Amino acid sequence: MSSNYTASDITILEGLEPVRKRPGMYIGGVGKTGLHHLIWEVLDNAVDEAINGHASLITVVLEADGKTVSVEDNGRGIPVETHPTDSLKRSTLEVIFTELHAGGKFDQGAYRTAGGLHGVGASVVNALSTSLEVKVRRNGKTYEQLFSRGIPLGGIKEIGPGRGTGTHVRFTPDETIFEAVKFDAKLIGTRLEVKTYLHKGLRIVFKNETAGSGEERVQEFRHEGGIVEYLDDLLTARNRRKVIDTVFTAEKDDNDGRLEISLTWTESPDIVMHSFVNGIPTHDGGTHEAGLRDAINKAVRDYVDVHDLTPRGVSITAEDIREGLTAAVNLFIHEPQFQGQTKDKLNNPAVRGMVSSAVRPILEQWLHQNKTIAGAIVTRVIQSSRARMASRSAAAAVRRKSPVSHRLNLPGKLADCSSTDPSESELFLVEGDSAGGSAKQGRDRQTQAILPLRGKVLNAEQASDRKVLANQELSDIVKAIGCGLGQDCDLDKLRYHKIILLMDADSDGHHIATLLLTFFYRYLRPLIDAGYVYLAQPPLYRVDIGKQTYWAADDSQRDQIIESHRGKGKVEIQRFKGLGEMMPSTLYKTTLDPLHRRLLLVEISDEDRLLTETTITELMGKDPAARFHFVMNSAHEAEALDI
Ligand code: 28G
Repeated sequence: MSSNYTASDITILEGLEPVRKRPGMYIGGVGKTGLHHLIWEVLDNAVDEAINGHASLITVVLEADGKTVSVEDNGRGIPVETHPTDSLKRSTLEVIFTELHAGGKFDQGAYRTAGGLHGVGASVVNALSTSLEVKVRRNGKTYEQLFSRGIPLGGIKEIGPGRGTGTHVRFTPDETIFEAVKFDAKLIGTRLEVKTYLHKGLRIVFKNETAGSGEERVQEFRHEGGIVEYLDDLLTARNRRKVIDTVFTAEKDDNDGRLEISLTWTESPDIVMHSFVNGIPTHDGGTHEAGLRDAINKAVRDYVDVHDLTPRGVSITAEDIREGLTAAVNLFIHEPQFQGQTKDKLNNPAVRGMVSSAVRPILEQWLHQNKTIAGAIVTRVIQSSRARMASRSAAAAVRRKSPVSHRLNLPGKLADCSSTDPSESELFLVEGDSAGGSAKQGRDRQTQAILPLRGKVLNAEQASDRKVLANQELSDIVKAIGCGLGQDCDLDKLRYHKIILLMDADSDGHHIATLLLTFFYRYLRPLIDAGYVYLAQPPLYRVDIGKQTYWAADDSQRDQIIESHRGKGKVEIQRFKGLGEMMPSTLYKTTLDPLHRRLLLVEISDEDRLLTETTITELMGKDPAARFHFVMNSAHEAEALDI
């Protein structure tokens, strides 16, 4: 690899004020996601140094304060020499950390994680940190430079001898910029582990100094098996059984790029494809996924045709071939183009053909050489085809029963709102009949609909699709919402643009909310992605102080209220045992009234999308305590919309 890059190749230079003025433009927000982007930026630079062959070990430390992170690599070390074209004669390091660069020209053959929100660089992290220190080992020496909010606190200094080479960046994000500076060790750990699946041989050590007793303080990630191991671990985490006891894998590495794919079929009907471009997850797929689908479709069809395996009366569709498919795609290309609002869809048109023509011949050959495996796959495909034909009539019946805006077919328990405009209509899913009754009385009839849910909500994670659809509570929800479910989910037919889970503020309430969220996640995912699902926050306490009344959602809020009104009169506290015992007017004032309530938007952050497949399965499986945790997390990660 030639290292003919010079610092003069950095193309556009400007100061860091815009970053501090509009941080969201550079890191996608100032909430949890944006905060963690700071780590991903620094990490990606270290990973770039590794994937281009200069570093083999990355160490990430989350310090005990939960706010300070350091990343270290054993690469070449950022150049400390004077920047060749800088009129101020500063070091290349200082230019990299203080100038906003739109992009560099890179070594021939190098991959950059650029695209979307990524790769905007070290200077952005620096601008948004109250303190950032860089240490570089190079030329047998150790150098150091310190910054605060992007401004150098002196020049670069030689601080002693240095063994080997490498870069060390340590930073503390600015609390005046971010909503809360508290890093999430689990999120960081998962991200780091995924990186090591995608870059075979890369070793990442994670030291979590915030770990409590019983948690691991040091984790080392390394997955020599790459994407094949990723797929296997994904299947295990999702508790899926393969219909063939192997994973197909294909690799290619040439001037166009590097491609690794792995795939298999499971007994489960869902299709799972996880794809990555230059080490970055592409949640919305794109041309690389399309290319893989083409290859699989053509290869399997070719095998079926050549061996004349289609039974009489069966016609096989591309969907039948894909049912149960679980696949991972890991692609490195030089100029990835990303599309979509969150920039997680690959848009390079040439990639489709490139992936398809790389995978198809190898897959065909593999099928022809492994007759037993191929036979099992074909059996699986024919089974899907038959199931599809058999279920078409059943599915149509379900669809007829869950009509779209056909008021006559709405569930009997639904107290609908009078508005027919979805954008102003809200549906409250309320636990229990008595709470449902209070809500019906207290609501604004024009815009607020109430659907009381009785008894147990089925755990959608553990039940078969058929059972889920047969469940009374869940099917009532589908009917009320009106948009259909699964593949048929059509947001244009949605009857409410806010679907609000209203549960008691206790552990049972959390449990039910979790089960409902699981159902939404599995069957009505577009609603979550579009930001239509919310959690209401009913108060747990009424606190009367003198003549004033306050509401508290939890113990700490209660204590805060008492503390800040000390000496203002007699304090009386009432704890609500459940929503049902709240007066309808109180319920309206505190929880339903758009002017005073606080809603939590349920969202899956970019980082969490990666986790979610495994986490949901893990959390929803057996342990109720873990479920509780999930709800708290969701609520915590959501941004309050209506304040
Ligand atoms: C530890 C936390 C994050 C890095 C290097 C090494 C070089 C470098 C970094 O050069 C200009 C821009 C991108 C290549 C390159 C050293 C050539 C010769 C480097 C890091 C040229 C800056 N000697 N290691 N930057 N680059 N690690 N880790 O940031 O294309 S950044």
